[in-house]
Amino acid sequence: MKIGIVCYPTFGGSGVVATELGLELSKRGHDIHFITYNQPVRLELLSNNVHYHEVNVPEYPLFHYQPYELALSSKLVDMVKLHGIEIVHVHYAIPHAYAAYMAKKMLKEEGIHLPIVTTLHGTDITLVGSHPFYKPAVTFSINKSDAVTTVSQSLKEDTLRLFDIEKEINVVPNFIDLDKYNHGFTDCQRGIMAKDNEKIVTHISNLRPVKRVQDVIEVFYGIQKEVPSKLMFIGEGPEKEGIENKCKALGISDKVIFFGRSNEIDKILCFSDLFLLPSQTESFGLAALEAMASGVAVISSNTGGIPEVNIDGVSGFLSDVGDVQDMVKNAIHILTDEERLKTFKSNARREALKFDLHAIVPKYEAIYEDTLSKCLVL
Ligand code: GMT
Repeated sequence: MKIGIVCYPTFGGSGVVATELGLELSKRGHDIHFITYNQPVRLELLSNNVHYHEVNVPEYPLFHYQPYELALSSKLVDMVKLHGIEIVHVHYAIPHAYAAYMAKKMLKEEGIHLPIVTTLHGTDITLVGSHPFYKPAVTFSINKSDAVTTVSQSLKEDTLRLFDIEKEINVVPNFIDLDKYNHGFTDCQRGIMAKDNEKIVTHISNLRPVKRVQDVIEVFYGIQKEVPSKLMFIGEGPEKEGIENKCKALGISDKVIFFGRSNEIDKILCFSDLFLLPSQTESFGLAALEAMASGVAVISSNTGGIPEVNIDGVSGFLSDVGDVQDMVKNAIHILTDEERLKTFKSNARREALKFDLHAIVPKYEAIYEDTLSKCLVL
């Protein structure tokens, strides 16, 4: 199939999943066209069946807001015609599903039918999309998609609760390329980060308020009082300055290492013992899955889709959002017994196997085939 993929090209989970999906589909013989405003961060290699088409939005002083969705829908029309793209898969409803629908209508005028598959990732539904300013357009574009998927059962339920949805929603969980996490590194250099007697605790996110990074610091503060440890903090975002100040105020700056954005999180996860994800809301928690695939136990909140990934008492522990004391207690429980830690780590890896890309990507292929066959009947 010739498949167009529209996504945010950034470090966010939706862009990562869309990129990994495109790459795997290309390995399975499909012709993949990424259409977005920058080359996706995890798209390192282009090949004869992986293409990237940049959406340019010319700056024009009259416009207070540059019309990205207009440029995207025009680019989609051009690329579909030029490359014979048969189906478009948009990741994140805003504004991708909306722009794709406009492209579909324009192409219809020329006798070309373009089916659209929309994958909802979470914040497009739970945080942004349900705002009254966006809700009618988001509802419309979901209902006008030919197929709709969510990355967890929990997100499906949120979507049905928050929007008036007429379409069937398929749950296709996020996935992981486990081969990337079979650490063959010879440079998994734990020793440069922590002393032998110290445990390594890690957090990865875009440091937005929804991630509750203040809780990450408070949980680590509680852990390091009982267990010699270091905290690896990966990511950039609006909360960074606040947490740097908090570390200083708590006197733990020397125990917290800030990495900024990284494309090599697998190398950091390979020497981590525990991953913290105390988010306010999380449709799936791809970062927790990446940690688990590296054999890292997870201490998380029990919100949204996280319980579908991190299994309480097996791969880690779940606590109510904001219950820092419970998270500290659970973390200490895991870290203070070497055998127990080993069991949680291997359980985490085993649970991650359920999300192997070889099992999940065919589900998307089946959805494309089904959608295309329904369109032929029309
Ligand atoms: O969580 C973020 O800050 C980024 C956001 C995104 O749109 O990339 O992540 C969402 O999609 C990921 C991939 O499906 C999920 O793993 C995250 O749980 C979800 N984030 C939230 O629901 C807050």
